[in-house]
Amino acid sequence: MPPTEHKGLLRWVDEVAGLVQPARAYWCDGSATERDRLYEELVSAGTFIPLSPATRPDSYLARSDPRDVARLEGRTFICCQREADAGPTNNWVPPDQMRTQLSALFAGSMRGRTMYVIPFAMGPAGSPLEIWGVELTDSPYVVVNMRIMTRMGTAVLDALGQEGEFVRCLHSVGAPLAGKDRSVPWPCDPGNVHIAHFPETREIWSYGSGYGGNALLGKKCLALRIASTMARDEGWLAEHMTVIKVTAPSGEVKYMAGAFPSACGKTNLAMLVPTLPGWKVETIGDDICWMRLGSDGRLYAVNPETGFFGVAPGTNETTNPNAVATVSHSTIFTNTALTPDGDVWWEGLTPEPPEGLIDWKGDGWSPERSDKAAHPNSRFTVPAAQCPSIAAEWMDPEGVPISAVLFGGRRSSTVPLVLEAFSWEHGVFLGTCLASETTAAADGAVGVLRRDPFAMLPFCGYNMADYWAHWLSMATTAGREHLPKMFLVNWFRQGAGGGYLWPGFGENSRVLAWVFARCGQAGHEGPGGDGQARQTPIGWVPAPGALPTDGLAVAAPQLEELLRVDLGEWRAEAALLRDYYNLFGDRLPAGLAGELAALEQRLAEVP
Ligand code: GTP
Ligand code: SPV
Ligand code: MN
Repeated sequence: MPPTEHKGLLRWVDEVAGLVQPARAYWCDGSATERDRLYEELVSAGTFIPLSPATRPDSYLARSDPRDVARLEGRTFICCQREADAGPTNNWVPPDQMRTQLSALFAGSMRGRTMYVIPFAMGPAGSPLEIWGVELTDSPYVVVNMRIMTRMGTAVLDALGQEGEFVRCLHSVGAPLAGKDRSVPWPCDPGNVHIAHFPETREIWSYGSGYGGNALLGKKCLALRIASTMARDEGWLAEHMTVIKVTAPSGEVKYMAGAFPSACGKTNLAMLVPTLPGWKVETIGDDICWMRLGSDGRLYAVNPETGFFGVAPGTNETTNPNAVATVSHSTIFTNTALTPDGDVWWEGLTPEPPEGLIDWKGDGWSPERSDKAAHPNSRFTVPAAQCPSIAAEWMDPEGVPISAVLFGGRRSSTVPLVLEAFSWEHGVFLGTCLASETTAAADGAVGVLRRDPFAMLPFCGYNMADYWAHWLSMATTAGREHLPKMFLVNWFRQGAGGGYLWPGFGENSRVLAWVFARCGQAGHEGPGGDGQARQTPIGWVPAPGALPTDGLAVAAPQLEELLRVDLGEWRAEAALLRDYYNLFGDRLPAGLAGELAALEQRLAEVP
């Protein structure tokens, strides 16, 4: 007997079963017993390799099919009725056409497999922003990851009752067992991947991939693409942002949100250990942030997730000790390398790779090989509660009031270490300017500069220009007095010889301290207070000496270079931006056209 009397849910589960033809349906209760049983099954299916209980208790390594290793942006679709509502930055297919296409792929796609029914909730229980979903999947790997990343199980069915609204999330790896009695360890159908979103009916259909955001549908699909359309309709914000709690030596607390494109530093910022004495950073969330206006006119943020799906490479005791501690037990690793004594390894974990490594594909590896032992997009899935820096209020249903929003990409040039916007509108403009060199988090070339406004390029479920208008509208709704200040940051500026000018990681606390001080100012205009600033055509940058540099191993000329605003580079940037804005035609908000014109004017006025 299904453990619910929700007729709409029961009907949908029946309908899907009729289409995908699973051997059986199983309703997940979210219990520890269920988890243990699924882990055993994953081990016997060869999907999970148990790690050594001595060094990595209760932890497992999964190796994906080498053709299924990252999000597939080219196979991600927004299927709303009108193409213009998806906008020029999304792949659009009319909903009926996509349904027909997908129905053919899903027909019989779960034959011989179990269809798991996963009731889950995104957002703290009882939060005004809580959203329920149900994912139907034939992947037990997805089930156990969803159990970490969301609040999953019977309590959600109880909360749904008989009529509660939920987002329908359908997922199949697209590898029916027909005839075979044993699955391969990582089934998928890489030639036919579709990740389709139907914002008007709040549905997600994902076919062919078992990896990350393609398959854990609560994450980017629901909490960003679908949620962004709900946020537009309901007056809140669904963002690709990390959320941190910053405590100054005085004990004063401010919360900050940071939008950085995939693999550009959100998880690291979330877990930052300040090098500045007396400062403390704690974690609210590391990837997604939902914000609503409080009655006091401030933006309140919640983290809709309960776990981290973080990038492994580059994580070590020095760069991110909190992440290292978080994954010391009860963690699922995907596509890392394996050591001979049953532990995981990735590039950057230790300066030298251990002897006798097995690479992410399961083959012997040695340092002479030119390829990496761990896949560059290898990841850990781990409960947020295990993180030593998790803040006490991380699950507060009301959320935390945000004082600053940071936008940061990977820019080898042009963008200084930090700059502050002149106003809310100018801050939104800076958000639209965000651009970043691409990473391994998505398929395609790495290191190519592309516009990634608000770090939402792959995650905005509607017309990007309408999304910008939605951001602008916050100031009209709430008044700007209590809205967060906005900043552009860049940890990745390079010097003439290549190589990063800024040490990053814990040293980023120096930038946070300046931001903190800037948020203490009453208005947006003018230098003053402890965070002294210098006005430039692109925004406020730290005045000479205003960044706390005690104990910082960065020479003065290098610091000057980091903060330098190169007018030539910015004139080129403004021209690129004008081309980019042209993509959006008359959907471009007038306020942003005005900001761009004002920037061009300011750049023209300086000799
Ligand atoms: P997603 O989970 O894909 O959204 O990525 P993310 O934004 O959480 O990025 P993450 O913090 O995992 O960092 C990605 C990569 O950038 C890792 O290899 C980090 O070591 C590296 N990184 C993060 N912060 C810094 C920094 O301040 N400086 C430098 N040089 N590298 C950094
Ligand atoms: C990202 O690519 O931004 C991720 C990984 O956080 S995934 O969940 O696969 O989208
Ligand atoms: Mn991350």
